[in-house]
Amino acid sequence: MSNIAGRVREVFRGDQRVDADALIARLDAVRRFLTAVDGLLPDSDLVPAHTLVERAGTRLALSRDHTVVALAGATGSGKSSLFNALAQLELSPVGVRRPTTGVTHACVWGPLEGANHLLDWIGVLPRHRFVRESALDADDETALHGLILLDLPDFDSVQRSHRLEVDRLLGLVDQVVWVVDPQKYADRVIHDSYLREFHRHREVTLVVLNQADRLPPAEVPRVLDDLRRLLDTDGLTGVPLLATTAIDPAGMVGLRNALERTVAERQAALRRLAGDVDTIVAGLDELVGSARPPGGPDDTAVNGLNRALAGAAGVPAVTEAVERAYRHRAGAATGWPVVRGWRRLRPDPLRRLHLPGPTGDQADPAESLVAATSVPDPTAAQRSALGLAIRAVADRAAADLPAAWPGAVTSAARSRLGDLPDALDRTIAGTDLGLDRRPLWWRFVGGVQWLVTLAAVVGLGWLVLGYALRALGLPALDNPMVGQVPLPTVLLLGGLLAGLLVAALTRPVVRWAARRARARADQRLTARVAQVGDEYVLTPVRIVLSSYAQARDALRDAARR
Ligand SMILES: Nc1nc2c(ncn2[C@@H]2O[C@H](COP(=O)(O)OP(=O)(O)O)[C@@H](O)[C@H]2O)c(=O)[nH]1
Ligand SMILES: [Mg+2]
Repeated sequence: MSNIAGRVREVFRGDQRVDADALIARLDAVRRFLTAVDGLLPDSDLVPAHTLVERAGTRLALSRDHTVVALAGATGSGKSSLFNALAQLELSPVGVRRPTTGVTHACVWGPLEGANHLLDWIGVLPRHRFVRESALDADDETALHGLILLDLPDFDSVQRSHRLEVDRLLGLVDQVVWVVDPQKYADRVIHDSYLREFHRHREVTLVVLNQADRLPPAEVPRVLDDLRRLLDTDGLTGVPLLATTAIDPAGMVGLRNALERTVAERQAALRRLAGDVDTIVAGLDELVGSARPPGGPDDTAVNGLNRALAGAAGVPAVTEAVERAYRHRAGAATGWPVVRGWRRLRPDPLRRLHLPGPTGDQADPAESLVAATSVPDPTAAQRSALGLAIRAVADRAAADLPAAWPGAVTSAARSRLGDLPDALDRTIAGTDLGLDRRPLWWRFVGGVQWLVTLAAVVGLGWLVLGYALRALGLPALDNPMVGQVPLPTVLLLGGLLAGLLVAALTRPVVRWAARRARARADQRLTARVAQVGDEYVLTPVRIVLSSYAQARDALRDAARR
């Protein structure tokens, strides 16, 4: 039911022409709206719009040359009498057969053919259809060619099926003539249940006060004024209001003229549907509100999401392993050759996580397909932090949206939650951690270490040979001297000392470089994890936001008359 303000805003547009193309464009806009919100908003809210789109499409496709006018009203108001008087045929059972008039009768002015499809769709049985086309009076009736007049069942019928039939038909016809009589024109039922509900269809509404002959002539204007006042309260300001007398041809002239104008304009069907679109748009308005479409997930929430994703993906564990792996590998490459072999026996920290090991050490391809790293599974705390971060992204993205939308945004944000662990794991497994190439300086230091070790070995060999010769009583080697110390001793001790010294000097450099490698890996992993978040959380959210924007634009187009 509309409010007063809403009613005041709507101006009566009784004479305004409805352009068929403009109407079709508005219906298309409603269709676009429905496509945009499909699956996002509750279907129950969209039923009337779906019904309208379907019904309007069919009505426009069937016949734009016919105008379907229904006589509606309470029992005994004189619908059937008016129907018969207009058709000038004894077609529809009058009064005496009440209350069996639960069937809709139709009278077609002009050839029946074009009208038949329309009547099939409206649901008037062929045996209740009549044609007002005879050789005798064809000329008199040409002004009504194209009219399909319906005599509806009484809307206050005690039979529920009759009332349902009336409601159904009122949804399909192009124009409604509400028939009231002097006794019951102020009945609450007709005003509360029907006329007020019809206020958006003022342009295709006509009210007749029938049985005017039963009133003293002087009383007629007073009753009409009273009825006009009631219609104003119903929101039907400005609708044509006539007095009729079904039993007197003179009392039918006004109504007949009004129907002739309606038929000549060929506008009723379009106006009716335009009124329907107005109703639908007004009903959908609160689903899209007037909020500006939000720009997208905001930075703070996205940063929070990325942190939570990194935590859940085990990035800290991996970066720590990177640092240790760097030290391990650097140690193996630059350490003192005497103990290097022993270092190599210890497992590489990254291999333990099933991440790429030292260079040349390919991960098993089958393994990488399943992409199972052995990065520890997220803890319960990390999981709930991720849940909260996703929720925060959705909440902030939907903050300005009308009440119907935040739910859809949250569902979208969580829609791929189940796929996240695998995606994160695959991403971690696929990220180049920056440890593939051995730095040049490792080789240099490694070379120096080999050199000094070689020197020590040569020195040792030399000394051993000297001792051996001496023990066998053979002539001793002539050891060159470096100062006071024989050269082999210098080579041995110098080599050993130099090796230890190089190792000691290298250690802080390795530590520093390992921290840098960790920072670099952290950067890369965080960026890749953020991509996963973008794909699995932010993109679905953006899709909903863009659907909202589309729905809002479409509804705005549909509202444009
Ligand atoms: N005096 C008078 N009686 C009417 C008029 N219209 C209908 N009636 C009578 O009112 C009764 C009910 O009419 P009917 O057409 O069956 O009403 P319906 O139930 O709305 O279809 C019948 O007895 C009609 O003869 C009218 O304009 N003037
Ligand atoms: Mg009747």
